[in-house]
Amino acid sequence: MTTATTEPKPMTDSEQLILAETDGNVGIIRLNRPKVLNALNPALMKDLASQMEVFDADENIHVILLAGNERAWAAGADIGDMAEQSAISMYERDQFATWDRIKRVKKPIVAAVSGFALGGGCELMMLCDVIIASETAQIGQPEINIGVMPGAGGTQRLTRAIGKAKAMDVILSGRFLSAKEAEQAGLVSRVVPKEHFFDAALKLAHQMAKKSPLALKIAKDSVLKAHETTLAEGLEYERKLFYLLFASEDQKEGMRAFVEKRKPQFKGR
Ligand code: CO8
Repeated sequence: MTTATTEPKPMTDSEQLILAETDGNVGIIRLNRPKVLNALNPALMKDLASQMEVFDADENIHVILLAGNERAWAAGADIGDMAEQSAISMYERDQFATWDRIKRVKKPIVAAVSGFALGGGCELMMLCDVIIASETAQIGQPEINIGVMPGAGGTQRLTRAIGKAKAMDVILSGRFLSAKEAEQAGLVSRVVPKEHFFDAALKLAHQMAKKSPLALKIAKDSVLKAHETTLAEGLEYERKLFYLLFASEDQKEGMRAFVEKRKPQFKGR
């Protein structure tokens, strides 16, 4: 059963750039510019960040699911929108601010990826936490074909995800990885048949949503730290967060439920 929540803002051409709904404890957002393969323009990114923040603040939502459509997750930043920009206008409009807002979302984000995930689309995918890819997914950073380079984290997150040799191969040639190659390289979590990519991602989101909402957020925080610290600092950070969870009711409930052989009732506190 799905119910519409916050109405996404209409854009000038009356298209809804994203569609948002809830399904139990899962907040679902769909990118909605199918005619341009969900190209990411600043208005869409703004609506996306705002809706992510709405779900992040909603205590009934435990997990966020972000999806494109069957043909495209997102084929990149909107090239038409960028073509005539100057360095100064790009600087002034600071469109990465919306990306930073998405990076700050605490709840886990599951990506349901089918078709093209290119350029900024690949970078948006890498901002998500668990990536379920259809076998049809084509993933790449083809900015080199249009005279630029990745700018929303591609050179950094892709390299951390798949290593320097493969990242160089992808970024400097502009070639696309198949879903299978992306899975083998550690870029996506799972590959599923194309008919099931959305349902498989939703099923996983619901499985996750049954866990302690607090533990989900803190575990996400700890895993992401692995990209930012030395091993020793990361282990120290993890240990502190692990201790912190012992201040939660969910830790008591989860462990007592195990001992008492019953299902836990988590409250997110
Ligand atoms: N931007 C704008 N429009 C797009 C984009 C895009 N990234 N991708 C596709 N479209 C449009 C096409 O122009 C076309 O529109 P129309 O029907 O009006 O001609 C429509 O979507 C369908 O596309 P195609 O007809 O080209 O479909 P094909 O199946 O033949 O090809 C491809 C699909 C291979 C995906 C092809 O469209 C393509 O190469 N697209 C561009 C991919 C690309 O270069 N992406 C990187 C863009 S740059 C970027 O992402 C920088 C990110 C860093 C900054 C982030 C925020 C600032």
